[in-house]
Amino acid sequence: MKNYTTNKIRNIGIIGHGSEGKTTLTEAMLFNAKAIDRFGRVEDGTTTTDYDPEEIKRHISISAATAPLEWNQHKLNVIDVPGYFDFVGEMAGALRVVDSACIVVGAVSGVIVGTEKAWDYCKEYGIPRIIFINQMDRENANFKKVIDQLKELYGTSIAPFQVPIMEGGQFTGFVDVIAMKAMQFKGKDMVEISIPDSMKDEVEPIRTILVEAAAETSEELMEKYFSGEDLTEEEIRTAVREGVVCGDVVPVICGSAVNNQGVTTLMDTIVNYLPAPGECGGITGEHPQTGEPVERTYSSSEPFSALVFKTVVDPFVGKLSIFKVMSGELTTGINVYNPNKEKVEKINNIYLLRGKKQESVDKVVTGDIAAVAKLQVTMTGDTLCDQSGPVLYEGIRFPEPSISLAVVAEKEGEEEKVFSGLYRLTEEDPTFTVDKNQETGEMLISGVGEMHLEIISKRLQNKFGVGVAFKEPKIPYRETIRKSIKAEGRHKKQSGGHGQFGHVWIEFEPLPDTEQEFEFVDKIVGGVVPKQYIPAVDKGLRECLSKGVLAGYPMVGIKATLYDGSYHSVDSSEMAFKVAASLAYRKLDQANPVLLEPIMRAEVIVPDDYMGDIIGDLNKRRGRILGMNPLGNGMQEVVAEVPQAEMAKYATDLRSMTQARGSFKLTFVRYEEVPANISAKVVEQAKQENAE
Ligand SMILES: Nc1nc2c(ncn2[C@@H]2O[C@H](COP(=O)(O)OP(=O)(O)OP(=O)(O)O)[C@@H](O)[C@H]2O)c(=O)[nH]1
Ligand SMILES: [Mg+2]
Repeated sequence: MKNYTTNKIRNIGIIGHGSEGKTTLTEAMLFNAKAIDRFGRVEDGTTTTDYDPEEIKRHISISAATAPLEWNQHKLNVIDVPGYFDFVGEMAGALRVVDSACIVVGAVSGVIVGTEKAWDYCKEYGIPRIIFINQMDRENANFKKVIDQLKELYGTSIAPFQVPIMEGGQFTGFVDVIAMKAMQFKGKDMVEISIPDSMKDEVEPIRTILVEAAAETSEELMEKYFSGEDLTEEEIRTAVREGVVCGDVVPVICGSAVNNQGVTTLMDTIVNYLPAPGECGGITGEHPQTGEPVERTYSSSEPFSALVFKTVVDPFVGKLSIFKVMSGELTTGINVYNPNKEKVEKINNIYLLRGKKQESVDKVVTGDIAAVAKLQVTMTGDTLCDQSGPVLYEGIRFPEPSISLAVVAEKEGEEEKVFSGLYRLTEEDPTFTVDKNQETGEMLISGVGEMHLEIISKRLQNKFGVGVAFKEPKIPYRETIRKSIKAEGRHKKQSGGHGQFGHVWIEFEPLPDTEQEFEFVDKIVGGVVPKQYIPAVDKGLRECLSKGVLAGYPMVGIKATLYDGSYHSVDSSEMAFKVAASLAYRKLDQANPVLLEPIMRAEVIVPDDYMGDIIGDLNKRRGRILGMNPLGNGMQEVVAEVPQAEMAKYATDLRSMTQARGSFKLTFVRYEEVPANISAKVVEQAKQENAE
């Protein structure tokens, strides 16, 4: 592909609810641009951007994929973004670099959660957008219903550019409201026809809205409009384009991606109405050393800088870092600086990625998107820049993981391979983390949802040939005592050979605060336990603490006072007194030991309508509601304290309770005693596990 100047580039993200047709639309655009010869189908697993085995198997997109194409002397860097909520991280990455977005809405399903999330993300990132109402070929397709829903939610910014022509319920064409001409589909082409009389009443009011929106953009046009003069098509286009570029006007067009109808019009609209890189202003970073702000204006004469927004590991080429050039140009064979890692990276091969296909290029201009192979330290979210003009850009705000599962290697002895494989997968997916829980020794993986983690396990199998099984992570319970006892520990072994003798009396008491783990007090008088053995008693007890007497969980909040004992001048040793201490420790089962569970502060954000359900559900989880805070925009925050044990699958439950409109955050607050009935079950289960 030839190099285009920055003003001829359009970086656009195809976003929206799952299964609305984003991948099919991308495929249609690639086909129309002759970037591919065959129009692939999601059902057959033959599309360009759904190339991962798991995507092909499940007929959904899992990771964002770039699809560069040429159209009308412009270069469109299309990024096909997954709609399924578990992969929202992919949207965060893509929207960090695109200059515009196309939100795909189903003509049957209308505006649903994924549409709203896509719109909100665009608002948050200040990204101009266009809406493509897809699936117009389906029965019950209802363009008007969708427009009304959009207007209700987003008001006057919604500007239909077309009105579909429906004949006998069939989608046969559309009226272009700006050009005031009707187009009819003829196979893969379109022919102009006159606007059906029956549609005049429908088209007029929509055109008026557009003309008024155009008139409002300037005094001059306003005057012309109110003097009763018609605005020219060019005046309307220019004015409306201004509104689109600053995000005040959101064009709506329609079509059928699967039938490749209306897609060329979408491509024209992207070229004519959506901004080139830098058209909505420059980008600000900071000087990596001084922290001073550094402005860049997407100019090729500025020092090179780029932001890496995605990393993929290709089986043949290896690691590919996908980036957007924010200033200057990048060519092969040079060194660049990574201010995040404070390292220099060598730029070897640069590629354009169209799905899994790579096309070598030797230069990438300002505003363009490409991939570089085999960078050593660079990760997603990092900046690359010219060492002589350093700049550091803000990274990518990925969603926090909201669900964790424990993983065990299917085959014994493969733990290391599993851990390193999972770790490699975090390179490609910043919303996925893997770590070892120091206390429970479990390998924990965390992600955005259950499907996310399931797919990670499949990828581990596909890429590294090792299998894992999932378990719910162990709850880090604690144990403490509620009663003071005096306990004796007597260790005596004097049957031939070197004898062992240690004898202690220890008073165990509950400490007022379980935050404090353990306190040892030496109250020995008269040397009944020689000084040199007392630290051994303390050490012996501390070693025992990690395994509680009730269920084997760590013990906290215990004061141990060594107040008596005896020794043998020959057979006593540090080891003997450590053992004696552990024998006394075992008597703690008489000190009314109880189980403590971690209590979490839950901040749950949901639309007003779901408040009651959420509160009811938290109460069922032994939660205590602390408060409710209105957040505006019809959103409420419910704050509660809930036992961690009740929140294992909350991410999944909250998603189904709120149709994925809710989000939550959990933070540890304190330990509290577990109710007796629940404690009995936990103790029983621990006994079974210890028996295994
Ligand atoms: N009838 C009809 N079906 C369509 C159209 N566009 C896509 N589909 C079908 O809808 C299903 C989902 O299409 P995809 O392109 O995978 O949708 P997507 O938005 O990429 O889905 P995710 O990647 O999972 O978010 C597939 O079976 C497509 O064949 C359309 O215009 N009309
Ligand atoms: Mg898709």
